[in-house]
Amino acid sequence: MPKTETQDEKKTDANDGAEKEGGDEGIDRFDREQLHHFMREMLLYRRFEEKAEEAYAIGKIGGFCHLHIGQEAVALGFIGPLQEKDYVITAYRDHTQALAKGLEPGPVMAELFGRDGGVSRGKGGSMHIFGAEQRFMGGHGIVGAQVPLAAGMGWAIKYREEDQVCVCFLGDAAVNQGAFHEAMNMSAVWELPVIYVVENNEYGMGTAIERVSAVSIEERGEGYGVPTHSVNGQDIIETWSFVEDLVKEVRDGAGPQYVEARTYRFKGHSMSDPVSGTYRSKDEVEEKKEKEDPISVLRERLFDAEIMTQDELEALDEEARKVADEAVEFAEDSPFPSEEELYTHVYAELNEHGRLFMDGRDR
Ligand SMILES: Cc1ncc(C[n+]2csc(CCOP(=O)(O)OP(=O)(O)O)c2C)c(N)n1
Ligand SMILES: [Mg+2]
Repeated sequence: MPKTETQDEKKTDANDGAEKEGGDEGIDRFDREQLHHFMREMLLYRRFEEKAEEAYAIGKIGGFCHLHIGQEAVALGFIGPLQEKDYVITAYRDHTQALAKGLEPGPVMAELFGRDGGVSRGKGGSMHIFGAEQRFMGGHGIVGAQVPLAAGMGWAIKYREEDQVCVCFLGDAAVNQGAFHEAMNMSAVWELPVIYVVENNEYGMGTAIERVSAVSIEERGEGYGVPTHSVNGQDIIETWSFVEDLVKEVRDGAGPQYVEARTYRFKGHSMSDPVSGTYRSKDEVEEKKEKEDPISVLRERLFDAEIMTQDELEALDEEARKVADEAVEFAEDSPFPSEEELYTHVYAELNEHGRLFMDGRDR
């Protein structure tokens, strides 16, 4: 993007983005198979996390566990349009993004259970889902920590003259971290191929965003000259359409992008936190669930367009429940890591220059 553009010109809404490409923002852009795929995926994410919630309640999962329930269309809409070679990095609310990037449900569930068959050998837990092969670069527990890492990945892509794109998810509270601002500035200066996606679910742990930010989430990216956009993250059709176009632009050299995905979490911040209480009312949550559940939003659109029947929906749901049940079985069948595992994967191994890094020093 030329640097002379004004902020207003740079700011787009999902509708503008789709119109700009000449595409149809509506359902006609997709064929029946794709639309059924959207439903299949989001049902899987929902049923998977409901199983995790159940397992947590009976002590099968320990430590922190943050559910993405209510935000599924953001995971699918931003990851689905990517290619296998593209990178994804995120915060601790990371289960559904991992599934969207192609990690298997069984090993992801086993990680939550702390088992040897988990994607991080049971040593990372819920907040540290990782899949190097699938280019899913975690799962990060420190708020905002993944943002400079994403800039680093963007820099590596550019340095190697490759054409991958990196998608970096962060929460609305993470835009108040210093690391976010440094990374945005460097990304803009070096024109890095990174799409920063702020999942604006309206709250940090229990603090409404307007109580801690003088400007809107959307405005946060503008000060750095990074094009900013806002998308309805509860509507998979709108989100996917917008992201598909944006990814093409970034792959073609448009540089960093900043997208607010307007969304909402239906559960508590983590397992020990209440769904509602002093920081938001029960009525607010109920209204959002009724009007903005991404699965119901898609269902209504597909039913209205006669692209899916009730029977087909039920069959997809049954399939999703089966996959989630099998993921739990896989986790249960996997042993706990042995004591020796405490000493493996602690230090980095040989890097591509043939150097061994231990304890941060060359050896
Ligand atoms: C540097 C740092 N400060 C504080 C915390 C504690 N903490 C964990 S999650 C969280 C809120 C983050 O909210 P947001 O970025 O909006 O993400 P969401 O949980 O809504 O997905 C806080 C303050 C932390 N993990 N890291
Ligand atoms: Mg939040």
